[in-house]
Amino acid sequence: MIRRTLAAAGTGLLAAAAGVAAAELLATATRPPAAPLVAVGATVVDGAPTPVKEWAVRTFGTYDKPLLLGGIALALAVLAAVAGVLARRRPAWRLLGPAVLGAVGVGAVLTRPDARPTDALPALAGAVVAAGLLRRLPLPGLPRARPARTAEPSGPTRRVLLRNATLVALGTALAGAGAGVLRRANVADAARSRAAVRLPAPASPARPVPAGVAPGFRTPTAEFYRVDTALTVPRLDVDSWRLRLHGLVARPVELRFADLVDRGLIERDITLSCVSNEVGGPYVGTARWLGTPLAPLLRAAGIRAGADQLVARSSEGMTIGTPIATLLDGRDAMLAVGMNGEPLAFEHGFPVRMLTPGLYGYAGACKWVTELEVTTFDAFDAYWVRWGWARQAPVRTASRIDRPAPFARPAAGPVTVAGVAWAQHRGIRAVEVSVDGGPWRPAELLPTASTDTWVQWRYAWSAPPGPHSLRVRATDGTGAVQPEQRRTPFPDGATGWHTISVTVR
Ligand SMILES: Nc1nc2c(c(=O)[nH]1)N[C@H]1C(S)=C(S)[C@@H](COP(=O)(O)O)O[C@H]1N2
Ligand SMILES: [Mo]
Repeated sequence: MIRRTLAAAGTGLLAAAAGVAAAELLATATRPPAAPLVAVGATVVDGAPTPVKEWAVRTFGTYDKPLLLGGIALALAVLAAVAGVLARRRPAWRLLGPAVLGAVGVGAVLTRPDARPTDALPALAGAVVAAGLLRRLPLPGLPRARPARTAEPSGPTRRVLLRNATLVALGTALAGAGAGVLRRANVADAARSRAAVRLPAPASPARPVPAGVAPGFRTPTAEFYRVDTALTVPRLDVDSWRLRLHGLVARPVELRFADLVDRGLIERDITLSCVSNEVGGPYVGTARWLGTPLAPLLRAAGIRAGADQLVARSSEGMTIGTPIATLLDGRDAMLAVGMNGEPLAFEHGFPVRMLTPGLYGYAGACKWVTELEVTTFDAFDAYWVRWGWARQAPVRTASRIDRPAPFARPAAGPVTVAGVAWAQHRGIRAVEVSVDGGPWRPAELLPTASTDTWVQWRYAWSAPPGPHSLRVRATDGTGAVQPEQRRTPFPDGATGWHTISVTVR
């Protein structure tokens, strides 16, 4: 009895695996965004409440995605096993199980922002494969799909059941491997077309990085933090990429990549930071960006009176709202096409992303952007605003101790305490360090590129033996001192002084 129940659960699992493999193979071969597993994951990501999202970013950083997909696969496996057991009792479940799970897949795929009606096909095909196997093929635990008039009274033998199960498992593995091969081919194609992009020299080059900056002033692209909701990195095709600028404008336009690049590019060192960054956290980096200035583009389109928000939309449906006044106030807001001397990395928004110095990423830095809509804050709430994050989000002044590391054990004597401080577009006027809660002492500021770029600082400490706490605070270009009060990132950025403990030997 128990053995048969287990066998039925296993058969349910097997049929589900076969269905998913078929769906993934079909989607990867025809239209990758129609793959149901990732679409279900994306739906979960979009539907998860803010505290869960915050916790996931905090806990897993960028590694939350494989975990989420694994969780969804596990949930699917459990449901499939249960459906298998139910199907043992009631043959209707041989149809109902695949129908229910298939419907979840179809629903997820069709409600994605970039969905087309035909995207339902892979999930449907998967459900048909699973139901077909359960209903047609004698498999362990549920040997006969329907009262068999001709079958031998004892039913199929163990050998036949096992052979069938093995064949299905083999077919599933093959389909899965095929999908993997196709996926890698798609990725390689995309990499080739990105490598073929040639970016012109900037009409307005970045100032040379001043002499005297320390290593790490610019963050290598491979080490640049990544925060987004995309479960698979969008790999857009630069030739078919279009940017639609519309809404409350006199002259809507549609631009190709070449149109954008032909407008003349600026190159700037700009620090980008994430609103989810905790005090002392890693979600901040500085890169040399190359892009088309946004303000002239908006002015050419003719912004209508009353418009106050620019909503950027990406290929996978992210929406990011930026105050138009900020974009027009003279800062180097741009549609970036290059990062650190190369076309954007896929992870960072290839072929085009927005960048607004002085605003957190979720409020000014849409990656994989395909649409800019001029509208009002009253008329539209962008993605994270719907989850309670602030509508307008200038970065808060922040400072971080990078050396020594927390809980380091430096030798007594001269110790260099060093780190970075940032208050993009206001700039950093001063950084101070306090040892063991004592008086604030000024740190030395290294040169920087502009007020949009972080500042490296260092402080020469004569460290006496024993346990010590080190804390840092910055003063921005307006003279405002970074507040001491500890606040979490939600809803408009963390505040508080970064403090670490060390033990001097
Ligand atoms: N399309 C898209 N753009 C996006 C996001 C996203 O989830 N999707 N996340 C934003 C957030 S919250 C941040 S902090 C920055 C991060 O940019 P990076 O990954 O290149 O560092 O991208 C912004 N742009
Ligand atoms: Mo962010």
